[in-house]
Amino acid sequence: MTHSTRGRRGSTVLAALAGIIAAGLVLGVAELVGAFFRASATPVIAMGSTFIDFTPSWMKDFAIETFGTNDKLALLVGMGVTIALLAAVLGIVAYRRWVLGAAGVLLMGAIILAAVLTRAGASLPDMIPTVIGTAAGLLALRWLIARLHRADAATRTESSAAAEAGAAHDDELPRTGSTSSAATPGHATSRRGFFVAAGVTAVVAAAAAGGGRLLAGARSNLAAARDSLRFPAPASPAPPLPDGVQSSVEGVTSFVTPNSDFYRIDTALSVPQLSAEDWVLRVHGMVEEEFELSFQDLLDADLIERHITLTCVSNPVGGGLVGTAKWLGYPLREVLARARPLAGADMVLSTSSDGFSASTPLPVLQDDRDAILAVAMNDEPLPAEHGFPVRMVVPGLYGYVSATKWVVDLEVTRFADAKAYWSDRGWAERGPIKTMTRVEVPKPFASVDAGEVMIGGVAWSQQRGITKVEVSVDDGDWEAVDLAAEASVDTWRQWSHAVTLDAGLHTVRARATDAVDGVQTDERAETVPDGASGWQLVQFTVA
Ligand SMILES: Nc1nc2c(c(=O)[nH]1)N[C@H]1C(S)=C(S)[C@@H](COP(=O)(O)O)O[C@H]1N2
Ligand SMILES: [Mo]
Repeated sequence: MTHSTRGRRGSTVLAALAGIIAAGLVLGVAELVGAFFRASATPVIAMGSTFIDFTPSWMKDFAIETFGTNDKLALLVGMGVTIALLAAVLGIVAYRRWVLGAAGVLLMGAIILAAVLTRAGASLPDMIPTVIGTAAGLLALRWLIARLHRADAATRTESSAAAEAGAAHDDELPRTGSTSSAATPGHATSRRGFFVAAGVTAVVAAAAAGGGRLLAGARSNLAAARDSLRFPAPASPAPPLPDGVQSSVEGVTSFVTPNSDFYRIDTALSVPQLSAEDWVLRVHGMVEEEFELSFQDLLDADLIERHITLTCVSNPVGGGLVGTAKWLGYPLREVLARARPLAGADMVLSTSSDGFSASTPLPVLQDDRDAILAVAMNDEPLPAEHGFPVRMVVPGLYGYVSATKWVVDLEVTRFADAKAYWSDRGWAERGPIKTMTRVEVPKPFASVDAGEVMIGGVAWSQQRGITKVEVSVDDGDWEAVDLAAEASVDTWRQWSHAVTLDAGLHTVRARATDAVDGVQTDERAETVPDGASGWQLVQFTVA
C-alpha cells in the first residue's frame, strides 16, 4: 500500500466520522431545543414512533418474543446503527462533493420533519427542534469537511516539498502521495485541526443531548403532581380477596401483580406525559349527547374498585404478558348511559393521546361487567407507563381491543365504519381472551429434587371463570389439580399438584376448563390474529 492510498483512505474514514459526529449534533441540538416541545417533536421519538406504526404484526411479535419488554431499547439501538451508517455515507459524499452531501443532509432533515408532522396532534411549531438541529449539523459538517480538506492540502504541500516524487492525481481532489515516511507525520500534524474540531463538535452534541434530557425532565413536574393525587373512597370497594387465592407452591406468581412487575405493552416510544388537571375525555359519535369529562368529574363520581386480570393478545402459550391488579375507576356503562348511543352503533373506538386506538364492541361496555375508566392501579395513581391519568380496563378482552392507556377520546361508531390501530395491521377486530393456563413450577428445563415434585401455575378465563385445571405428567392420564380459591371470574386462578417422580427427564402438559366453553382448545394457534392457543408442555429434569 502506498502512502497515497493510505492518506486517501484515512481522509475517507475521517469524512465518515465527520458525518457521524454531525448527525450526533443534529440529534443533540434537536433534543435540547425539543425540551421545550412535546417529545414527538424530537427526531428520535418521531422517527422511532413512525417506524413502530409501520411495523408489521409479525415483526412486532418477533420483537416482543426476542426482546420482551426491551423491544423499545432494541428499536433505539437499531435506529442508532442505521443513522450512524447513513451519516457516515453522507460524510463521505460531502467530502467528495459538498453540494451533494449538503443536499443529502437536507433530505434527511425533510424526512425527519415528515415524521414529526405526521404524529398524532402535531402542529407546525413542532418543526423547530428538527430545523435548528439540522441547521447546526449542516454547519458542523461544513466546518469539519473544510478542516479535512485543509489537512489534505497541507499534507500535499509537505509531501511535495519533502520528496519530488511522481504525483498521483485523481480527477476530483488532487492528492500527492509520497514514498517518503515524512508524509505520515505530515498527516498527523495537519489533521490536528480536524480532530480538535471533531472533538469540540462531539462534546457539544453530547452536552446538548444530555442537557436536553435534564431540561425536559425538570420542566415536567408530572411525577410530583401524580404522587400528590388522592382518591375518594370507592362507592363500591373491591370484594376482599378470599383466603387461599395465593398458591403455597414456591415460585407461583404473586396473585396481585405489583405495579413495578406488571407487563408493559404499547406503541409509545416515549411515555405520554399527560397531566390530570388538563386531561379531558371527549365522548362523541353516534350518540344523542356528546360531552366531555374531566379528571375531577371522575373523582366526583361513584367509583368502583375491582381485581381484574389483564392479558395481551401477543402472549404466547406459557408467556408472561398477563397480570392482575386492583383497579379503581368509573364504569364505562355510566358514560355510555349518559351519551345514549344511536341505533346501529356497535363499537366504541377509544383513542389515546398518542394516536393508538382500540375497537371495543358496544354491548361489552354496556353489559354488567366491570368495564371502567381506571384512575388507580393497586392503590396508586396509574403509573405513567400504564396510562396516567386515565386508561380503560375491560374484563374479558385482550388489551389491544380494550385497554387504551392515556385515553382521551371515545367515539361511538360501527365496526363497518372505523378500524382500530392493530386491526389495521392484521389483527382481528374483536379480541375475547382465550381460556389458558400456564405452568410456572417447575420452570422449563429446570432440575428438581427426586421424590414429591410440586407442579403449580395459574389459569385464566376472564368473564367465564376457571372450573378445572388438569395436568398430564409424562403423557399419562389427565389428573385434576388442586384449585386455589377464586377471587372472581375476572381474575386468574392459581393451582397446584403434587406428583412423585423418579430421576430422569419428565414432561408436564396442562389444560384449563372454563365454566362456559369447557376445556381450552388443543389447537395450536400463533398470537396473530386473535391470540395464541394450545396446551403448554414443560420439560424438566428430576435429579
Ligand atoms: N395508548 C395505548 N394503550 C394501549 C396500548 C398501546 O399501545 N397504546 N397497548 C394495549 C395493549 S396491546 C395491551 S396488552 C395493554 C397493556 O397494558 P399494560 O402495558 O398496562 O400492561 O395496553 C393496551 N393499551
Ligand atoms: Mo396487547
